[in-house]
Amino acid sequence: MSERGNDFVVVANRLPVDLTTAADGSQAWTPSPGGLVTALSPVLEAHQGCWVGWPGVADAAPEPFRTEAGVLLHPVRLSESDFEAFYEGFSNATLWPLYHDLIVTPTYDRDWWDAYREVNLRFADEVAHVAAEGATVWVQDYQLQLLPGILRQMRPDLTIGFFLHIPFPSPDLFRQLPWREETVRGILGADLIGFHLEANARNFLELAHRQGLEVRGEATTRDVTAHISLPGGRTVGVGAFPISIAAQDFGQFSDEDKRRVAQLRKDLGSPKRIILGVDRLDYTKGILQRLTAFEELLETGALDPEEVTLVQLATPSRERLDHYKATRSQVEEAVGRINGRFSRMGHPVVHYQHRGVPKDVLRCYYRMADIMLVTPFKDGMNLVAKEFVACHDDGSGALVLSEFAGAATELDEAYLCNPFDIESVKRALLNAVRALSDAPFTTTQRMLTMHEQVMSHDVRLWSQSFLGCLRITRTGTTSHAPDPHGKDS
Ligand code: ADQ
Repeated sequence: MSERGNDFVVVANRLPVDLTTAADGSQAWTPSPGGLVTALSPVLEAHQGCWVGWPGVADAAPEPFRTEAGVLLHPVRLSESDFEAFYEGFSNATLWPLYHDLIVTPTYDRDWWDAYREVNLRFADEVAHVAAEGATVWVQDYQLQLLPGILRQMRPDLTIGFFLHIPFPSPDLFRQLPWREETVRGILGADLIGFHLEANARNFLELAHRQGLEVRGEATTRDVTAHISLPGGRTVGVGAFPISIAAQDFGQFSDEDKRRVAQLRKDLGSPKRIILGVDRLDYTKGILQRLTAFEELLETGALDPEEVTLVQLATPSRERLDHYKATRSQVEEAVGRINGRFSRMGHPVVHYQHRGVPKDVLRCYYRMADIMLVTPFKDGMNLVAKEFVACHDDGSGALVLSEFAGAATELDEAYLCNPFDIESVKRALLNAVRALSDAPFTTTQRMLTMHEQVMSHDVRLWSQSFLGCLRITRTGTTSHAPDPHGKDS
């Protein structure tokens, strides 16, 4: 089949591949499956699907190639200067802090904006090249907000969906953006715009209203009951589609897995309670705040260093940006200080690892942990919270969760806290520790309720509901939107 004939195209900043180096020094591109891949695979495979994205290495790109399942991976090449201005600059030092409610101050740089526009245009050219007549294109995330608008002009035959994986801020914050009109126009090129939460969708609808557009209906979840009418007669649907995880892949523990979990616990010195944090090392995730809360509880004697251990796994992220460098130094200084104050030789009270962990090992950490600490200042959803819950089908464990994580909307049986208030984090952590010993029936019920929620609302439901709504949004026009269950041919 030709490279042009793809009926369903996913576009994301990253292509799901990694450049791997073998022992003999030879390099190869290998597929790297993640949650999004799992969710979209059935649809991609059933529809001669294509994934367009940057392979993750500047100035390098493989030739387009098919995965074993027949999905075409189509790379977009980015130069080192594109990477700096489009990715590190506009995407991660302008949009990321602005959309996370200004936890740090965004930088507004005109050259970065030019690069953002130029790279979005390049992505659009590639999509226009691979998409069949009347194809469905699903654009992912904040790096590609101009893409729907550009694509609509190039290829009016396409059905276009857009999903934002991070929060959408209130109009009062968004209006700081010097290129706000162009950005909104870009997003409005889509037929359907999806957010994690109804609150995010409401922010966008309010913004459209303030820009003088006609807004009808209210945002709901997994449905399109809100619409924006554009001059010229086109209508855009807006809704909330809370993302989730491939829950089945996390929750199944073989005897071998259980032995691994027991060994991990032993390796940590078999403490009575293990507290776990798992994050990209990002200032939005509130890692320092949780360490501070833990330190203060040790200081006052509310927690006993002989009984509790905190494990913090932090994947390196955006390491060349100043705010990320500063966050890493602060976290590592706190780990050193806490261990210096409260550890015995050979028994650190905080175990810290600054690298990624393979998924099969990560599952064992989740299962081993008694308490999961998820304390972001702002998070679109937070998959870590759902992954932890998926690993506790036996009702064991407790989740401490920030009210500012999107996941708190669904996981309201967690011990909720306000990460801006250290006392609130301390209270939630202590309540969770005490409840595990004093009220095991209650903690089990709470975990089982959340487990049921995650298992019955997995990432397949997310993609199916979005694509189902996209299909409805364009029904009666030119839509060939694929069956969200991946069943039609
Ligand atoms: P992220 O900000 O990256 O995602 P999150 O949703 O928590 O945040 O996803 C992180 C992923 O990385 C998880 O699948 C987790 O398992 C993995 N991970 C983290 N640390 C790891 C480690 N040390 N080793 C191995 N794996 C690790 C963005 C938004 C979120 C939104 C997602 C999906 O910021 O709010 O939930 O996209 O839409």
